[in-house]
Amino acid sequence: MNNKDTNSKIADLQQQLDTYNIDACIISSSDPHGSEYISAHWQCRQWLSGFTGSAGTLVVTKTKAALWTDGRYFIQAEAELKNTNIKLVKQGIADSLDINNWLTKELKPNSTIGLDGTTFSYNTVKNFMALANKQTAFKFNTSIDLTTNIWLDRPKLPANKVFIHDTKFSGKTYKQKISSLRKKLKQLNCNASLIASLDEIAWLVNMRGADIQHNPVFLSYAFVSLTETIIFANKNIFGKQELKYLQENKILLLEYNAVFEFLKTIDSKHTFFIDNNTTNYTLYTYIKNNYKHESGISPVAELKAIKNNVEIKQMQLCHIEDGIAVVKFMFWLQQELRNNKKVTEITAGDYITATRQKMNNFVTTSFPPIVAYKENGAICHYQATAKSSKVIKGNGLLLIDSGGQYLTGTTDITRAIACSKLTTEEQNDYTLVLKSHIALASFIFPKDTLGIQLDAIARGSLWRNKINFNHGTGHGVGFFLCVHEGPQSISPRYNKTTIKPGMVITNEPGIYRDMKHGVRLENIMLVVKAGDSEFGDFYKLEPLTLAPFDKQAINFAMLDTSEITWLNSYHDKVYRKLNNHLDPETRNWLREQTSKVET
Ligand SMILES: [Mn+2]
Repeated sequence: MNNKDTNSKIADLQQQLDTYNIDACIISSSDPHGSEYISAHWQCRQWLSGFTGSAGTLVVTKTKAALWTDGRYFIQAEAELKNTNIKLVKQGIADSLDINNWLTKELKPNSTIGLDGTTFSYNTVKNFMALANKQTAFKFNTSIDLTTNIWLDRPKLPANKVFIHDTKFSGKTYKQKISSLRKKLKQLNCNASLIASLDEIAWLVNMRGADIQHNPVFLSYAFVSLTETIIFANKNIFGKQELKYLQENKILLLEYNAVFEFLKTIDSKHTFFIDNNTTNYTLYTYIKNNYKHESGISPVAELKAIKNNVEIKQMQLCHIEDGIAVVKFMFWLQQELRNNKKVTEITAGDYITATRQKMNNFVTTSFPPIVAYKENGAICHYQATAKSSKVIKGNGLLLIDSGGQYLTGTTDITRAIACSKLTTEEQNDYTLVLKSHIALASFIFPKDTLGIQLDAIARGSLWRNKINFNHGTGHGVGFFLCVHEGPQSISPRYNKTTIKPGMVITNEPGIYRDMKHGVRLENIMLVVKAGDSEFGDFYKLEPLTLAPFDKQAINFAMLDTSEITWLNSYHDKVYRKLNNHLDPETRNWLREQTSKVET
C-alpha cells in the first residue's frame, strides 16, 4: 500500500469537510443493502484508508483520522495503516474509546457530523445520533457522500446479467412465494414492504445475478404491496427472456435509483413492514416518517430460511457434487505432500476451487477459500497473501474452510488435516473439537429450542477443559444465495428465532491457539423431525456435508463408544454417497479414510 497516497486522500477528504461546512465525517464499509460482501463501488472506506478488512469504520475530523475495527483484523489493520496518519482504534480493547466517545472528545460543541445514510443501517445511525445531546449540541447531516468528489475513478455500479433460477431447483414459483409473503404481511397487519436485502429479492423472484463476488445476487430494491410487485434495478441487466418472465409474473421493473422518488408517490394509507437491520438509514427513515409501519425480522427472511422439499433434495445432490470435489482435493493434497511436491496455502486454495469448477452445477465460490497451515490456522478469518502464504511441508495441522455456489445450493465446509505427525496438544484439540461437533450432530431437542441452547451443547466438551472459541457455532446457509444467512444462528448471542425443521445451519466448533494452530470442523446440517412423544415434537440435525474427518488427527482414547459409532455411521454415509462418482484410486483412498473404527 502506498501510504503517501492514503495521507493525500485523507487530506482531500478533510478539504471536503470545509467545502460542505461540516466538522467530521463517518465512512462505512457497507452498501445500501446491508450486504456482507460489497461491490467495488461502495468500498469507500477501503479506498480512503487502504485497510482491506471487511469490517471497519473510518472517522475523519479536520485534523485527525481514526479507524475502528474488531479483533479479527487488528494485525492486518496495523500493517495496512502503518505510516499513515490514520490512528487504529481496536474495538473491544479495555481503554479504547468507541466512535461516539472519541467524537465527543475531538469535536467542539455545535459541530456538524456528516455521513451517507444509504450506507449505514438505521440502528447504526441511531446509535451515532445518541451523541447529540444538550452538552454537545451536535448536528447531523445524513445525506453527504464526501468520497464521490475525490474518488475520481470510482468504479461504476455493478451491472451484470441476471438469469431465471429454474423452479426445478427452487421448488416454488414466484407466484407461490409472493402469495406466502402477502399472507405474512397481512398477519403482521401490513399491506406493503420495501425490501433492500439483495438475497431476499433474488429468492422472492427466483432470479440470480453476479453483482457481488461469491453472492449470486443483483443490485436491486423491491416494493411489494398486496397487489403490486416492483423491482428497482438496472434494466440493462435483464435479457429478453427475463423481461418476458417479469411481465408474465406482473412484476414491474423500474430503474435502481428510482426507488426514492417512487416512495414519494405511495399512498400514505399504506402500512409498511420494514426490516430495521437490512434497510439503510435513509430509506428506513423516510418510511418511518411518512407511513405507519411495523419493523423486525423480514418475513421474506423467515420464509427463505425454511427450505422446501425440492430445495432439500437439491441440496442433498449439491453436497454430493461438493463432496466429490472436496474428496478429490484431499486425495490430491495427500499425494502431493507424500511426493514432496511444493504446495502452498495459495496453491492449495486454488486447487480446491479448481476441483469444484469441474462440477456440473458449480457457478462460483461461496467465499474465498481459507487455507491456513500451523499458526496461520489460529487467525480466524485468515486469508493467505503472497507474503503470508506458507509452504505446507512437515508436521502440523492444516485448516481448510471453503465452499461453492451451485445452481442446486450453497456449500460451506471446514476440515483440519494432519500433515505427518501432530503434537499431543494438536491431536487433543482436534479430538475435542470433533467431540463438540458430534455432540451437536447427535443431539435431540424439543420444538422451540433456541440457537443459544444448542450453542452450549456444542461447547460442553470444550468448556469442561476450560477451552472456548470466539465465534458462533453455526449460521444459516442460503440456497444458491449467501453462505451466511439469517435469521437463525447457533451462537452465545441471544437470537429469538427458534430452530425449525427445514432450516439448514452449520455446525462448526473450533479451537484456536495463538501462534500455534487452529482446528475447526464444519458440516452443514439440515434440521429434521426426530419424532414426537407425550412431550411434543422433537428435532435433530442431519449432516448434508459429505467429506471424511481425518482419523490420523484423532486421539481415539478421548472418544466414547457412542461418538465412535456416530463417526462410523457418518463415514459410512460419506462413502456410500460418493464412491460411485470417484475414479478407482480416489475411491480406494476414500474407503480407507472412511473405514470403520473398532469401538
Ligand atoms: Mn461457515
